[in-house]
Amino acid sequence: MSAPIDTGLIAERNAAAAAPLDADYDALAGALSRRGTDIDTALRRAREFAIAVPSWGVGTGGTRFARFPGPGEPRHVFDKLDDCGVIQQLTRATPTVSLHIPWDDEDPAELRQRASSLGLGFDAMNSNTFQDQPGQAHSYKFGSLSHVDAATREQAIAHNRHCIEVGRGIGSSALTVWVGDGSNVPGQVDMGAQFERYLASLREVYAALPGDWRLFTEHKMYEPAFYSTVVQDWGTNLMIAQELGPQASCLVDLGHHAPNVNIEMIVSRLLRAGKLGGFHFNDSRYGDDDLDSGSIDPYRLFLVFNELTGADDGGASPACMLDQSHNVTDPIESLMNSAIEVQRACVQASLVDREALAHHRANNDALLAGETLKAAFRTDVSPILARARQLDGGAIDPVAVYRGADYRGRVASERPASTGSGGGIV
Ligand code: PSV
Ligand code: MN
Repeated sequence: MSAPIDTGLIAERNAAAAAPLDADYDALAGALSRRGTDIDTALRRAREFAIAVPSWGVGTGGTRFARFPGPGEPRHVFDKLDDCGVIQQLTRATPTVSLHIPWDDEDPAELRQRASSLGLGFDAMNSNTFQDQPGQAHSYKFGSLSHVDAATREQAIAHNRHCIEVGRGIGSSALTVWVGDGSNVPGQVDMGAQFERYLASLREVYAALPGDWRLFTEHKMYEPAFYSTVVQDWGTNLMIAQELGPQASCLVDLGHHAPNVNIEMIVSRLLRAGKLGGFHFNDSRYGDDDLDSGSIDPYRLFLVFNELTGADDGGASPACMLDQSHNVTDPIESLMNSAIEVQRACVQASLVDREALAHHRANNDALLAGETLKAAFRTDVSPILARARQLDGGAIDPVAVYRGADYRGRVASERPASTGSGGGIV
């Protein structure tokens, strides 16, 4: 396995940070033990945690107004894999990458070989029928899987089948479908008929799934269609998953809801239905996958994990992936920090005193029930997360090591500067 960051540098930085970490870890172990909690269990939880990195996340994002490229942007999927290798090497929390087709369409054998040389595997495949590609026979301007034209729908179905084929070749076992289909003018579409066409197309994609694969459908409130969207919310998403069958479930992208929507409650309902497939984690002020996970509302992340921790997921645990747009930060730094923020929420949720919570709930003691959650959320589990990285060969301080290694400077000298500054959301 070729390590993108010098392992000697990681060891050197970790050695310098070891004594303060020991002191912080021991102090936290003492505090948790006084609360009847064993730090080793929380450490195990941190070490087991894994979240996938989206291949497109390592590029600089943008808005529909502009994109300001950063230095050393990945030129192709192999560069993206290298960048994902850095994130995994330093955080040890991101062992898989989620590819987007056709952006990452390359020979499966080569993809597999490059990934395994970096110690990476592959997570869910993502299809793309929300853009037109050069030479494409039918345009998606007016929709894809739900298009009024059968040939356009067939093209979108065939694309999804192709994604499954590529995925099989690289060891993936899930397909995530997000479409931009909808309408921009009231009256433009028959919303019922459009949804039926979408379902009929997706049934054909579902029929092409290998038996051990899962199909995730992702809802999003609006954009690119501004008036109506075919898969706009979790209710529609649940309907889709229930109509398709047992291999289908819902993907919740945290950014795809109206402000103030109670996402943890959606999680609870989907768990109840056995249809929670996975997450795209990010934070958001408005209604898209825009900001770094935990940068606005870390309590919401915690509450999502609190639902997961308190529930029996009935088997297949939800797939976790990051999906965010890095417009002004170094994407590798944002993704490392975000993976750690989601891991933090997962570990904090495991610290909730479930017995006390059940007691307060049974007695309708709303205040102490809330305080029970807050006690776990307020616990600074940073030493546990750092210890997990240290034990697994990662960096105690990933961003400091990344900057010390000057990885960005190195790849910037090999990768020509990206000139595209037009609009573009990734
Ligand atoms: C759509 O906004 C989305 O969240 C979907 O997951 C896409 O595949 C991804 O972002 C990339 O644009
Ligand atoms: Mn998403």
